[in-house]
This record gives sequence, C-alpha cells and structure tokens, in this order.
Amino acid sequence: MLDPMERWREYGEKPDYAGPLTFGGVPITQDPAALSGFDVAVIGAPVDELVSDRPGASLAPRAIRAASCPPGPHLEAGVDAFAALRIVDFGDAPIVPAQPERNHAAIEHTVGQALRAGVLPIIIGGDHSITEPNVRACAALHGPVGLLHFDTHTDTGDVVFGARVSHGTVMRRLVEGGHIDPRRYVQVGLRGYWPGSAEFAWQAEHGITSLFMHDVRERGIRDVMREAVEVIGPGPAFLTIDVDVLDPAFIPGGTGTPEPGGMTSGELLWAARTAAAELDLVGADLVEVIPTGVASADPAALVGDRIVREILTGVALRRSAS
Ligand SMILES: [Mn+2]
Repeated sequence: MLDPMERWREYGEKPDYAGPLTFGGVPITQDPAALSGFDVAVIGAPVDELVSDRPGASLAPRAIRAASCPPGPHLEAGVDAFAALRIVDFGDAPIVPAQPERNHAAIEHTVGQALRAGVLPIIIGGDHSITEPNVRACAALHGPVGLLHFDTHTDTGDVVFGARVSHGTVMRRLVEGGHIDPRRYVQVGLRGYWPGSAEFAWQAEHGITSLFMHDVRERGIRDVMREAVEVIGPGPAFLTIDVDVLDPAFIPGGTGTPEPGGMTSGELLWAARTAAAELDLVGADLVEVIPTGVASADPAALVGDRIVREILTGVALRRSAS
C-alpha cells in the first residue's frame, strides 16, 4: 500500500500536482489481499479500441486522477466522502494494446477482485465497451442487476460496422447474456440521430425504459430521476455514466461521439449523487472521457473527477442513513 499523503502529513493535504498519481490522493495498491477493510475501490480501465469514432478515452484514468481537487465536505450534501468512506485506488486493470477480448477479461478479473473483497468498484474508462466486463463481474456475484444508464446513445445496437462487441452494442450483449434485468434498466439523456426504430423496438420488447433529453428539458432532472429510481427499485443496481450525455459545450473536444443539446454539468452531478444515494449500487463506471488538457485545465477530466466524487458522496449519504 502506497500512501501519497505520506510526505505531506503535517498539512493534512497535498497539492494535486505533486506526489504519486492516485484518485483524490487516496492510497493505492495492486494487491487484492490489501483491499479488505476498504469500502470503495477506484479502478482504471484505460482502453479505447472499440469506439466507432474518435479514440482517446484510454488516456482518461490518468487524466481524471490528475484533475483532482482539495479534500473537504461537499458544500451542498454536507458530507465528506473521503472521511466517511475508506477509499482505495486499485490501480488499472492489466490491459495491453490492441487486444480487446483479452482486455475485457482483464477488466472483469480486476473488478471481480474488488467485489470478492467486499469493496464497491467504481471503474474509470475507457470507452463504453468496458461496461460489459464491469457488469458481468457484478452479475456473477449478485445475479442480474438493474441499470441506470446516462448517455446520448442507447448502446443497444446488435452490430455496429459489423462488430458485435463495440461501445455501441454493450447494453444489448448484457441484456442478451442475462446480466441486466431489462425491466430494471433505465436510460437517461437520449437524443440525436441514433439508434433507429429496430433498436427501439427491441428495447420495447424487453421492457427497457428510455428517458430522452427532451424529458429532462421539459420535466426537469428531479422528476426524471424520481421515475428512474422508482423503475429500478430496490435490489442490486449498476450506474453507468457516458460523459457524452453532457452538452459538448461543457466538455469541448472531451468525448468521441458528442451530440449537442445535452445535459448541464449541474444536472448530471446532482443526478449522479442522487442515484448513488437512492439505489442499491453494486458498482459504477464513468466512460468516454477524452483528455484535452493538463490536470484541472482539462474540462472533461475535471467533470469526470467530480462525477466520481458525487457518486462517492451519494454512497456516503446512503451508508450514513442506513
Ligand atoms: Mn455510451
């Protein structure tokens, strides 16, 4: 176990730009035996071989670890997740270039190590294809899970450019494999020009709930989240956030398949916290961030860091209430 705070102990915090790079400056280990006693493990899954457009999300785990912020209580929620939870950085899954199947197996194995240690995994991608190994690992332990999915796109294509395994087919494969309970699967933020009627017909057949960006705009994020939480209900649930659900104005150049007309950072941050506070999360991931700058000068990595913090804050709120 390496504690980046070691040399800054007298200050109780360290500058984000100094010391070993870990999420939020928490201790880091690659040893699964060292996970016991922790509540949450942040895991990097730096792969982007399976995108349909611009790559670069493999650089996100490091960029999000670097786009950190000072410790302290969440000013709205009134809880300091880093004090309330024992959080560890479990490093990156042992991925290699250009071997997507092998990489998915490595990610599933690493997430499984955290789950078997009784630790909640929060995985930083990577492209959205990583949700397949993430959810498979969770379902192997808990059975079919509910899914709350923030995204511009449904990612329920059968094939994308002839590929059955892609960041555009991941949710289809998970439903077909019985890893997601489609009646407890809610999509939020859909907009744009994909997919088409065949995919939506398949979704309707399986009882998947789609909440579009126009629902967020017209009903408001609070009402949309109330419905999402009600549909998913109690029981094991996974939260997946594709950063492209945000309007590109908030993350200029910071994701590979952007679509104008999306959510604000304020809406998504609140929704991420609410999801973690109100659902029985067994895992979560954040995907499709493409870094564009250094540390906090990178708007997509910065909001990525804050999304993970909101999830942690929600988990802390839920555990303090129970
Ligand atoms: Mn996606």
